[in-house]
Amino acid sequence: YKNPYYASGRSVNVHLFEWKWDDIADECERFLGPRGFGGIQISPPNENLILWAYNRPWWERYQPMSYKLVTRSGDEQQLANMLRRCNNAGVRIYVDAVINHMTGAPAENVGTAGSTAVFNQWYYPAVPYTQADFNWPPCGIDGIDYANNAWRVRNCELVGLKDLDQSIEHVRDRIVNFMNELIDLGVAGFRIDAAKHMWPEDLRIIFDRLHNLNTDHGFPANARPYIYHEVIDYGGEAVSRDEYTPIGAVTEFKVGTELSNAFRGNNQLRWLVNWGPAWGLLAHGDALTFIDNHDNERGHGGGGGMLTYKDPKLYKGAIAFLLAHPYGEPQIMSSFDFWDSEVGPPMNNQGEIISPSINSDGTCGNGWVCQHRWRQIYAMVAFRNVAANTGVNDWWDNGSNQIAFCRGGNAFIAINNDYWDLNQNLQTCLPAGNYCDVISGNKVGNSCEGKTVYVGNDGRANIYIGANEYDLTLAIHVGPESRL
Ligand code: LAG
Ligand code: CA
Repeated sequence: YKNPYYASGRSVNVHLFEWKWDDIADECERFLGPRGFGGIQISPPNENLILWAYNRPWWERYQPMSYKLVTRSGDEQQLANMLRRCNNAGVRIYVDAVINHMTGAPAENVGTAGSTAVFNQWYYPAVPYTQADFNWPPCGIDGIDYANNAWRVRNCELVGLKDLDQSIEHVRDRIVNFMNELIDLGVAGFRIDAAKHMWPEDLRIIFDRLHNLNTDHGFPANARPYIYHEVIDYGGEAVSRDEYTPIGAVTEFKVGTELSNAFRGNNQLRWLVNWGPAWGLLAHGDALTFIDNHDNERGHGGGGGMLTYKDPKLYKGAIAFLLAHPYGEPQIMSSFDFWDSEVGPPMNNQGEIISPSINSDGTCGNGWVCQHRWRQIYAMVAFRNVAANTGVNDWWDNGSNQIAFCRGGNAFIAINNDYWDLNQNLQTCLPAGNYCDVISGNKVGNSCEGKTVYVGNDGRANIYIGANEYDLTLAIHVGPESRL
């Protein structure tokens, strides 16, 4: 369950949070495919409770009403069409699977496919689930349980959401059926929402019943879905991330905290010389890595202190390091702009999501941030693809917050997070020639919009990053986006 089955030469998973399926299909063809992105995490595709009482918050999608494939993002046909178009463009789709629970018992009672529930009977006829399918009697998870009671973390209700009992055959059957339907439609895998709140042994039984990936969508024979478990583990809890690595990859939240901390200046970048498991992180093949996710970018899920699009300079620097370094399977966030932690995506009066517009410079409008369209970020996706499976070599640092390293002989990056200029003659490991720095501008024709770097016959070049420049980073590589 640990192979994302990216098409060859691709990498990086982008979370297109709350995007509509038709817009995702367009984005695969016009941007993500051509730019070498590996995959997309989509918002939950199954029916959720409509919450007008909260003006349609983003989190209504974490309140399942049924497994019907109808949401504000689109219906089953639009989903199927998007899967076809994205796979054709070489971009894989991973589904955010909410299988721990069903919607709680708020005032409203209609789902995005029109289904209803009888909350006081734990009855969800559109699945169907009855009271016998839930952990019983119901209990609530208390803050203190996280430290010392794995049983309650898994068998009690997370923020009042009705807790399914995955040891029951009927529940397993409904979940397997839901996931297999998606696999048959062409998805490449799943984010397992709230994995900490389910027993690994139950999850294993569910995953072992999943179909192989659909060969009609370009997957090899006998390919198992990629599964990454959402487990927030900063240490000291009754449930550990290590319980999930035997059944998939795991979200490594420490990556976001450590890199945010370092780029905020609370830890020197030179210590990143041994970035990876030596920092207490998961083994390389087990780690889904990221700076921020949809919860902690807005202070949900116990998160805070993560760099987000609201701190663009440091955020871009941290993402550049994340993507330049070979450790882990990286994911980037693509947000809508928010001023309030509960507000949902841009929508009209009917509650329909408004599509992102595309500005002439390639950035998004209509309230969408689209970090994946920021040059400093998409350029690093290309960098990572060119770096391929090379390691880190020729590490340099100034004993403080200026660092540089090569990826084999394919790519070179330098970062300056000190308050003074970086101005050094450094080994780039690249063939002699001229290169465009892909951070300060694009290559246009035979010249660079941003900095040009002149690599000599000895592989060395003068590297300059002024302390007050727009970005912290300089990156060059042998790919066509950089080499002149
Ligand atoms: C997750 N991972 O384990 C998601 O990443 C996270 O976004 C989900 O919480 C959570 N687990 C459940 O899938 C989000 C919001 C919560 C919200 C919940 C359900 O962060 O704030 O809870 O989705 O919509 C909301 C209210 C609660 C209320 C609950 C039940 O905020 O006050 O008790 O709904 O009605
Ligand atoms: Ca549970």
